[in-house]
Amino acid sequence: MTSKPYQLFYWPIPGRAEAARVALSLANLDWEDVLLDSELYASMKSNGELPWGMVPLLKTPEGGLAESIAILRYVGHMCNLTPESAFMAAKVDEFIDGISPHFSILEGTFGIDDINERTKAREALFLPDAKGTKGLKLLEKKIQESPTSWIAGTKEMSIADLMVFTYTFGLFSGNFDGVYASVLSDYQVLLEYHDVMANEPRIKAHYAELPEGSLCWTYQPGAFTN
Ligand SMILES: N[C@@H](CCC(=O)N[C@@H](CS)C(=O)NCC(=O)O)C(=O)O
Repeated sequence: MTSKPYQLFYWPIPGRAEAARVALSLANLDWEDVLLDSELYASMKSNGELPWGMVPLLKTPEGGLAESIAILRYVGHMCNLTPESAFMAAKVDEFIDGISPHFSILEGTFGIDDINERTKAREALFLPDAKGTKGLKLLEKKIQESPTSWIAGTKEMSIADLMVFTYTFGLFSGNFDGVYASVLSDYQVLLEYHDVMANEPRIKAHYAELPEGSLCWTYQPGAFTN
C-alpha cells in the first residue's frame, strides 16, 4: 500500500466499487485501488475503520467514507458527472435511489454453498417473471423513457450511468455461477445502452487496456455482440 491521498478498499472484483473506480480515474485524482484479501478486511473491521462494517471504503484527506453510492456521489462532483442544475442533480439521485432495490438480484444466493444448488437458483432468476428478468425489463423501460441517451435523462453522462453500466454488465462477467452472458441477447435496448456507454470516449479509454483475465471485459465495446 502507498500513501496516496485517496485509497479505495474493495475486493478484487467490479461489484459495488467499480463505478467509484471509474469516477476516481475520470477525476484524475491521485488514488490507489487497494484490493482486499480476507486478512486486510478482517483487520480493517476489527480496527473500527469501516463505519458500517462493510466495504467499499474510500480513504480521503478529509477522512474515510463508506457506502458505495455516497462514495460515487462524492467523487461524481470531482469528475463532473453530477449535473450543475440542483433539480437535475436531484433527478440523478432519484434514479439511483429508485433503481437500487432492483439491483440486489443475486441477494440470497451467495449463502448457498452447494455449487449446483447455487447455479440452479441463479438460473431461475432469469426465467420469465423472476426477479432478474423483472430488473432487466425495468431498466429497458427506463432507458426508453429517457429523453436523452443517458439513463437519468441528463444532457450528459452522469453518475447514474456509471452505476447502471458497471453493475448491470458486471453481473454477466462470468464471475457468478449460473449467470450467463447469453441472457443479454433478449435485451436489445440494454445492449444498445451498453454500446453508448462503452463507446463514450472517457469510458472507452478507461477500459482500453485490461490485465489478462480481468472481469472488466464486459465494459468494452462489443463485449456482448462480438
Ligand atoms: N450498502 C452498502 C453495502 C456494502 C456491502 O454489502 N458490502 C459487502 C461486499 S459487496 C460487504 O462488505 N460484506 C461484508 C459483510 O457483510 O460482512 C454499500 O453499497 O456500500
